[in-house]
Amino acid sequence: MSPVPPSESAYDRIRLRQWHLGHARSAGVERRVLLKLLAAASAAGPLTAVGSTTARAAAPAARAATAGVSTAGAPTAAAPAAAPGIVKPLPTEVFTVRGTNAETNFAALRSTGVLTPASHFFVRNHTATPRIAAEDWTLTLWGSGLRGPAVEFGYDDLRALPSVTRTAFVECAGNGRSYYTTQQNQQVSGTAWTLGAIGVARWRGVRLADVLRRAGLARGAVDVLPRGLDSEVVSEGVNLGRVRRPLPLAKALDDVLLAYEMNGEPLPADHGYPVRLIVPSWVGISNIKWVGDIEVSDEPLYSPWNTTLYRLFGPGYPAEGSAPLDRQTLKSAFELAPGATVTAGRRQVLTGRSWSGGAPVRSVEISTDGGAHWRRARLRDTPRHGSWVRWSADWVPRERGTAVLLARATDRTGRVQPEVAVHNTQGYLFDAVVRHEVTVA
Ligand SMILES: Nc1nc2c(c(=O)[nH]1)N[C@H]1C(S)=C(S)[C@@H](COP(=O)(O)O)O[C@H]1N2
Ligand SMILES: [Mo]
Repeated sequence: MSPVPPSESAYDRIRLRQWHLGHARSAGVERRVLLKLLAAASAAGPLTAVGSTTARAAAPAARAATAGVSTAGAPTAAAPAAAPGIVKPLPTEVFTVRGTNAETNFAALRSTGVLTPASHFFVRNHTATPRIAAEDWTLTLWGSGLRGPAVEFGYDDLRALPSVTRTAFVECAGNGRSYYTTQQNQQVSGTAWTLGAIGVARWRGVRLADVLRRAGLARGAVDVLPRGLDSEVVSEGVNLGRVRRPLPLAKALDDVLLAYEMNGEPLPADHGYPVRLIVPSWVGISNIKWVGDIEVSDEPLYSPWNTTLYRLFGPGYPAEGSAPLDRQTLKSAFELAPGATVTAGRRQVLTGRSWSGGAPVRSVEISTDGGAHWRRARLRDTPRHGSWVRWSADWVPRERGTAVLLARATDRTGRVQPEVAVHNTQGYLFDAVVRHEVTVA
């Protein structure tokens, strides 16, 4: 890894300036459309029925619509325990279906190790999982950032290159979004995740840097734009094209993988088979699934996913939004169902996990009385970059009634989860301590 980790904020100023000067291309979306989207995103509408477990089954289509994703094929009445377009089984103990997506129930992680089995790994699909055969698949690298013409790699070509294995989380930038509403009474748009839009896996694949160099990276290359083979995304009547998000070359050359294995098995269909990007510590959208081509450009690139989406908009931010999001933030979750019932006078072992894309977690404190008293949890893993630590703490609940559990992590830079997350209209990067209510009976 480079001594100074690559980030979007410094680079984005250059990218934007070049765009206004006409030196950057908007990668398939007209500038006029981007500007319109930009205006729309700044005024993003409210999200209805956020986070409520009872409302969850009633309004998936409405939520998908406000989430700005295509609702084609989404159920209009009560949702079955399946998401349209997800291939793997979604048992209700393990997943909560949200539109085209499936959130992992944190309680179901209690029986899993550091690595999240594919059977428990959340799915975030803008449209639907495409079925792609490895034999038919190719990856094309092309663009002004290559010295020569387009270069193609087949599945076997990639598998024949030197491989690396890396443990990394994939976490949606909107993970925890529903708490802006339920805890802070603020309106946000997007899928109403609680804290289960994250999983950690051991990914094996080829370094993107190796593939870029083999393809003939030019000196002037600045951005790479991986694009998925899933369907085009239609949002509020605008066709945004296929899912794609520019990645600064510095990150692409740093620690990014073109992954073909997850936890020692070929990638499951829902998680990007045959090949996906793994962009450690960065927002989930960076990890393009079912990647089919990568544009390599000597001028900065834009797509809806780094302009109107995945920037912070709101009173605290400039009109064009913050720099594109890069690292995920600090969070903690109990491996316990919301509203679970525990027995008074009996010892409980509370367990949970904390993680951050910024720096490894240093310590975790928990409170069982809504924040009046705090104590240290026992860390059960060595904290590492780009993964989570499991922790536990004993608790003997005494008083019957509602108890509010809190978990608060501190990372190695001294950053502590705040009481309140700074609002943004699309509800990204929620980092505040989450109130987890349980009933003591
Ligand atoms: N091609 C493609 N890649 C994609 C997406 C998608 O819809 N299509 N969703 C992105 C988002 S928003 C997230 S959070 C992660 C989710 O990865 P997972 O479904 O494997 O958990 O994939 C990203 N990559
Ligand atoms: Mo995401």
